[in-house]
Amino acid sequence: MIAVIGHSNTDNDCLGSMVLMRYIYPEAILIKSTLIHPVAKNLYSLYADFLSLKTQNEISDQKIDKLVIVDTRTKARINEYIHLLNSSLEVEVWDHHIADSFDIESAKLISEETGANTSLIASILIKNNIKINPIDATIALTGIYADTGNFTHASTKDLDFEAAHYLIKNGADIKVATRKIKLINHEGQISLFHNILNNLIYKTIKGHYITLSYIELDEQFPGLSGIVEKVFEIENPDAYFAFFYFLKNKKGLIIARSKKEEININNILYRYGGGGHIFAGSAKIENDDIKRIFLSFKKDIEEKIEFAKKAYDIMTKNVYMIKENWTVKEASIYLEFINYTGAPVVDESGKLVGFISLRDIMKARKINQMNSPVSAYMHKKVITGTKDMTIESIELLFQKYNIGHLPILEDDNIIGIVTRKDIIKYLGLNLEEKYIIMQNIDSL
Ligand SMILES: [Mn+2]
Repeated sequence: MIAVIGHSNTDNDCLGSMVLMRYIYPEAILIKSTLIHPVAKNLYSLYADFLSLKTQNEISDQKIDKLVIVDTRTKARINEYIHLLNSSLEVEVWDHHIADSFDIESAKLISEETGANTSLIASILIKNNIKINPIDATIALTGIYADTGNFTHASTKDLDFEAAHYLIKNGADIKVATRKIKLINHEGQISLFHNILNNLIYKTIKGHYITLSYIELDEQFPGLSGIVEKVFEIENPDAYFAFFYFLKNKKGLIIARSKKEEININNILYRYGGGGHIFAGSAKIENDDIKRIFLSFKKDIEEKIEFAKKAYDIMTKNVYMIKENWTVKEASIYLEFINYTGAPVVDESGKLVGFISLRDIMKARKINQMNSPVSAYMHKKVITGTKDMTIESIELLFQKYNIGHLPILEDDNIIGIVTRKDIIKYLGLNLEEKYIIMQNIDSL
């Protein structure tokens, strides 16, 4: 017999993985964890008959020849099944998590760093042209929604989108899928959510915008990470560390989210015995130390966080400048030559006196004033920046003043310029590739 299990505390991605696994091993029996994650309960209770998961007891008289494990590769998360593992058992692991020191030994591993594990399994079905039924497709889609945060988590990969596309083509119902993954629906969750928002603390650490919260609860609460996720989404900081202390058993929990590689959650929580990914993780604090950890947290984690990038790190240092006594026509030819949409204007001594862009030149062209001096058409009030400005504050200036260039000054000298291109490059997007695509469109 082939048995399929997921990690304990079955979540939507587990259920999605399990239903798709039936198309790879049609004869397999799906086994149920003793715990269903609160967020997945809603989905599970609706489709319980259809899923027909078996408890370990119900199959105790059958011999398992092959065990297929989905959505985890670590022994720590399959404790309730650990007695099933023995040397004669064939074990296959399908997982999207990164390697772990408690990896299940001698298992065949099928792994890819997708946002959802469901997508990894779907990719095999896609390759083999398998058609699946709409209910399975809907369950699988909730798994992808849940693990990718509706395709917004930084861990989301192209395979997740491909898998979603495949599931929709197979009849997945988006309405049902999104209704079933509402993170916050329980009344207590809503009041906790507001309680957290009212108690947020804002810190700047090495140029990053970080929020923290410390909440005491009687006991562990269902769907805590879903609530943390919602707060993270609404407040939109670079990282968020939520501290919880459970009074009844005197235990603590840190749940953390990050948007930046400079703030690596896995590295930060490691010192507290926790872990996860770059962008998400948690740590259980086994005694009542949590308040003390919270109070010195900022100081303690500082060394683990890399400095946020500043204007100086991303600016173009070789600045093309236009002289104020040039004609508009000369400026126009020069901009075309350097392939920029604007440039700072300087006087004889090299001092910044204005800024001229293609937009300004257009105005002169319209009324045949291309031989006028640049100084007649340039903007005299130039928005400038300093080398220590954060990227976020530069983006805000771009938006506020509708500009795309920010000369960076030091003691009145231009030491660089940050353009939209520099920011796009910083974000890791490849300008060159886009250019090739545009050329293709032109040639159509
Ligand atoms: Mn997962």
